[in-house]
Amino acid sequence: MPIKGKFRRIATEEAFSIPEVAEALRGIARGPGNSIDLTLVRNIYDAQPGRDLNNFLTGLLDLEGRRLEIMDELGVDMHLLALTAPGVQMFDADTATDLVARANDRLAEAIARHPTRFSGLASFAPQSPRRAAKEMERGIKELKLNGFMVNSHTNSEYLDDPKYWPILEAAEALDRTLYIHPRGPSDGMATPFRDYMIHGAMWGYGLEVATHAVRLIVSGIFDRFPKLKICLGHMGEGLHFMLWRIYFMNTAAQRGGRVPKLQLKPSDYFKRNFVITTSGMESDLALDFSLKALGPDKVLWAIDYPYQPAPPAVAWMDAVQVSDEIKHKLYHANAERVFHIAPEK
Ligand code: VNL
Ligand code: MN
Repeated sequence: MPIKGKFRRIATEEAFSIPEVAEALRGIARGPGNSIDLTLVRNIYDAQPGRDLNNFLTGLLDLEGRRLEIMDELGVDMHLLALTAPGVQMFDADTATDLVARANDRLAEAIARHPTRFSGLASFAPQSPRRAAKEMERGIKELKLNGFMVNSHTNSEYLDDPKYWPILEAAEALDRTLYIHPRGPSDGMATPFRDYMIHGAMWGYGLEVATHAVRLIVSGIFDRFPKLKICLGHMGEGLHFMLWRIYFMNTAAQRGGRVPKLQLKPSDYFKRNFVITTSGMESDLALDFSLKALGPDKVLWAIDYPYQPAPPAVAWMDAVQVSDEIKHKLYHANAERVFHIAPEK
């Protein structure tokens, strides 16, 4: 049992994998190509001695060993788990569809063994949107998972593309939030990210996801799917900081008739359709801005285990200077509401 903190602590962007997916990613790692994602995949899944310096793969594959111990030591009550990026989105459609069902099954089994310690997001294979929608339905109705995870683009395509609308339709109909997690910038935007190690979590991941979210907003997706709920990690990938400028420029483009006419302002969609998590962004200033911009019901605490060390994520949120009422929301109440996690008895 975890030590009891003052607040129930639910961490909302916590990564895992299963051996079959890791093995398939090793196959991808050994194949041709130079996409940004291959940098990460080669380092983690086909690590030469000394390459996976952080031992991420061990942390990803371990659900019930060291992970639970660390949670206990820190008083982290629950991980909201999700199959780690790039998920199954680098595989062919059939392999991806098959593997993702196995990953979702395994996730549901782990939750069944530890119902107070784990909850989870269902993954799906966007390569086959209709089968993805079926798997999403199975994930919620049969496996009782808590929402959905997608790792940004699929084959350099984004979810505003009508071929992916069955996925958005399913998320809306099932009334569960879709977490858009980073992966490497898609091929068309990759080149400038190839120097100075800015391709990954340091910079490239965030721009990839923020771009994805901007596309959803200005394409009119939230007029078509007004109840669609999106979660962004890493303090919203900075997107809400830019909403004024996005509004100003997009409105000018709308007047010129060059882009879809929107019913609402981008900031209104952001406030209505998005929540954000603090994964990997332990910044008081960014949190303060986010609480002011979005309100205290829209920000959820996360660690980003195992990529991000857990002790400072807890120490930071413990020390954050907000009222207890707000800290309850950040640490667990927002997560319970957004991801349909049962409140503590
Ligand atoms: C990293 C960080 C990777 C956070 C992640 O997913 C992540 C990384 C692949 O530092 O490589 O969520
Ligand atoms: Mn993550």
